[in-house]
Amino acid sequence: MPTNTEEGFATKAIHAGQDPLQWNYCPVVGPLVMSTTFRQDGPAEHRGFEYGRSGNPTRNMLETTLAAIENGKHGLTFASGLGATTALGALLESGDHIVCVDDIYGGTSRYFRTCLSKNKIEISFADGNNIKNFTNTIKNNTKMVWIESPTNPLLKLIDIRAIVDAVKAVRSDIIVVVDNSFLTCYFQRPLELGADAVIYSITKYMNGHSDVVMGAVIVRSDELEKRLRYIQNALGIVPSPFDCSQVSRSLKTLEVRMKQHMKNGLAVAKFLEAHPHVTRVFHPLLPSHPQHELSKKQMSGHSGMVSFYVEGDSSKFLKALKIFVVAESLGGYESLAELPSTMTHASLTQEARDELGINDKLIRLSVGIETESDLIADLDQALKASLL
Ligand code: P1T
Repeated sequence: MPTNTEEGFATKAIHAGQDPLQWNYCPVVGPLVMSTTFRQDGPAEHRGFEYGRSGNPTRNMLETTLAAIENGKHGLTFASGLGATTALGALLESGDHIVCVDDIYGGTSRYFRTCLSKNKIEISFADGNNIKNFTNTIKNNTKMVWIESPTNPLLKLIDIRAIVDAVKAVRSDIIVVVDNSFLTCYFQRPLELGADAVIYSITKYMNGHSDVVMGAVIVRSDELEKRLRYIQNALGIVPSPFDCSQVSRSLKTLEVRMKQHMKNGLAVAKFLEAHPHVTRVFHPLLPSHPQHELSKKQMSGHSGMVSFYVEGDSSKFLKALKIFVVAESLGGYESLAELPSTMTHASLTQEARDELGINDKLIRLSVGIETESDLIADLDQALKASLL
């Protein structure tokens, strides 16, 4: 179904790529096509699909929806968020250089430092809020710039438009990638801010049900799509049709889920900020956030992500939680809590963690869509327990 960019977000999330008329039997929910291979009319005479790694109808539907809701042109899905990162990394060649904001998901940082660097690809990490220093790290061999905003776990914001403009002023062929996993295209659309590629850990809010591991990249350029499509097939990091079907279902409720995550997340952030045993709260929609003004400019809202420094014992706090589940990951309907220093960001060096402020007092919450008052009561009792 052609994408109509004028349509509202929820209309596109529910209908783009899902036209029942594309199938002979007109199913309203697109089919889950498990077949790994497709009959050909003659040698190399196929009807759009030949082999499950190179293309699958259920995957195609999802990729079309993803491109539509991002206001992009092409969507590509991968076996995980890091699979999508690997695909973007495969655009680089030995001798190339990538500049990355310094506060990013630990697994992405590990991939850059320990895997990409083996291929003689140079990595520099720079503070994305010091645009001058950031662009000063660009060299003749810089081919890619990597931004995460808000950052994981400290929810720092990066001015995407300002970085894009500054980077493109140095060299227009540098590919600017934005990891939008924390907000989704419901709250932020980096392609509209000038980025070349948006990457997702679909595992998070986009799927939102904590039952699929998947990644995606959305681009506007036909040339970039062609290169990534080749990599998707050649590296073989594709998601299963079953997972694609699950995510197509999930995207239909993305708007309502994100609205509820925002409501609960903000209520939790305000509760924590007023709490005597919380030292500091990070949430972009709180006026106390150092980049609150930027949040109003480049985001239309915020998800359920809240980080804070607890005054008491963080381990006692986490163990006392009854509704929040202590677990890695984020973005599901259920509330999660974790200690980045020993969990999601344990792969960073101690020095990097110290520099960023990821210490044993920093808690990260993924506020789910349970009843708001229950979540606040749970946090309240766990904060009391942290002082015992
Ligand atoms: O887990 P995977 O689907 O491979 O996605 C990796 C990834 C990429 N980008 C961001 C911003 C992420 O947060 C992640 C994964 N993050 C966690 C598992 C976590 O708990 O932070």
